Amino acid sequence: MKTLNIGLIGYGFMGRAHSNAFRKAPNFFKLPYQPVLKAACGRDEAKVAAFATQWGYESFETDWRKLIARQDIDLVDIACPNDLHREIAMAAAKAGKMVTCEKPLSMDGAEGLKMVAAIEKAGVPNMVWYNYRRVPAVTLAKQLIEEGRLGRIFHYRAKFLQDWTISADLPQGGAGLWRLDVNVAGSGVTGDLLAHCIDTALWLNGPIQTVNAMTETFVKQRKHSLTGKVEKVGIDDACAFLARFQNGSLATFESTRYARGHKALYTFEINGEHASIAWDLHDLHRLQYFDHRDEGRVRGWRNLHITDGDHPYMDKWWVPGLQIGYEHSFVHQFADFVQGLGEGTPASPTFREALATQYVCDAVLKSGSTQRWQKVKQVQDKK
Ligand code: SOE
Repeated sequence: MKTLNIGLIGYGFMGRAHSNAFRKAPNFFKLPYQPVLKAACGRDEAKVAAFATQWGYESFETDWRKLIARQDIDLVDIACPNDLHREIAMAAAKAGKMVTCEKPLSMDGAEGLKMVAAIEKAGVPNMVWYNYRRVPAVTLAKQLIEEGRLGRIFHYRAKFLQDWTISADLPQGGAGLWRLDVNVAGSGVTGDLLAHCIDTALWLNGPIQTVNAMTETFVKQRKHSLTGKVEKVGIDDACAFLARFQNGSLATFESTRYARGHKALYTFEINGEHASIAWDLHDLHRLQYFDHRDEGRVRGWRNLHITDGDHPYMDKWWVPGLQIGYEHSFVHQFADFVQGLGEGTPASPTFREALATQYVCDAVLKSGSTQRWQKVKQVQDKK
């Protein structure tokens, strides 16, 4: 079997999630290529060496340019902070490597557009890790919508709530806390959390045309871990926005890192003419479904346990009734990518598809600062 030699850049939370996917996918899916964990790359030599050993990478590098220059790397996987995505992705594409990139694609839409141009000029396979699309319950929601079961869509409602930055003593910047540093993250909850909600929404419900947002930074100054100085906080701590979809439906989106008691509560609900669906990341193996066409006496919300062989991806795992979790969404996404290489079909979202999410984030942030409705720039189809 042909091999797919992977070079991973970044060994934090996402480096682990991706590595786990690279290792598990060939065990559970029949893939046309055998993934090989060739090299892990990170700036701290001791840490990247320990990571490479723990996860079974054959080697390590401390300079991403060296990793990209290596002849034995086919796929460059970007799992490092957002401010490095553009430079690495463009250099990797130029070197003819396939590129997979952790979300969000870029710091903003302008950067994302350059990345799309570079990747498409090089003609290399590419994908952005919006993993929640591959939670079987969410994929099933997509199938139900495509089958027309919901009918005309009226409402889309999404939230992503966390509570880990409430303490004003938490510094910004550096390992683990770069998400609080606007120069590294690009934005706060909009790019980090709402980007997930937006990606899922665009996939399930089509393009968003206009948005009206409010954003807030509750803690205005924080010590910076790298400079040691107290510095202005530039990220949005919370963001809520209204949106109008091209299909005529209305939406509300909300995200915060200040919802005490919520660790990663991503939920969405879609209300259609005939039926509604609802999903909750804390109960990710279930899909709530209400169908008005059911016989009245037994009509009600159905609590579907997504563990059966005819549910998306589930025939690859255990026996019916036994559920899977968060990590599997990454395994599925990687398996889809490798299957796509074999079939010559891109795995979604490609860089171009993920650019649409950046444009919505741009419009949301602009609306937050201008206090006005903003039109969302649309991504053109590939020529
Ligand atoms: C932030 O805490 C975070 O880790 C995001 O960066 C991830 O994308 C999200 O899936 C979980 O929360």
